[in-house]
Amino acid sequence: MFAKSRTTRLGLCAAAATTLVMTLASSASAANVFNIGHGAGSCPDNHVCLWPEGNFIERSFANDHKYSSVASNQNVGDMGKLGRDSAGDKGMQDVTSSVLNNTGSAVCFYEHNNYGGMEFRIGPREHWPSVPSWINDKISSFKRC
Ligand SMILES: [Ca+2]
Repeated sequence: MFAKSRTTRLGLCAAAATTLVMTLASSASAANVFNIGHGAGSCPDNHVCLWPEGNFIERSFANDHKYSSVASNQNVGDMGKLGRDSAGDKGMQDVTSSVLNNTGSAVCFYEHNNYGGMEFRIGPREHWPSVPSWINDKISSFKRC
């Protein structure tokens, strides 16, 4: 009797753990999208998108240490470490020139990692084909604010 009830409880625990792992995996895979393409229309819904050139244009970096564009549906505290490849950390630090907020929240962009330094705030659904010159090529982190 005791053994049977214990097995049932373990089975329920395993099922709950499987559900949790699947939930985490699907939210993680949707969090960041890289090299989304040119143009405002390439920004997925509910994401914040950043491009290294004005007018929502991608750029290919010669050393391939940076992404050509980035879309994210989460806060990003260090744009220099969005991913890794064989060459090391890969991100899109200090190059952003155009941004698009495809979310219903305001978004703040920052000069430094972890939301420090100068702050540039844009409203829900705003498109900025060129960010102000004082933050151009300086964005290192961003969050909903
Ligand atoms: Ca730039």
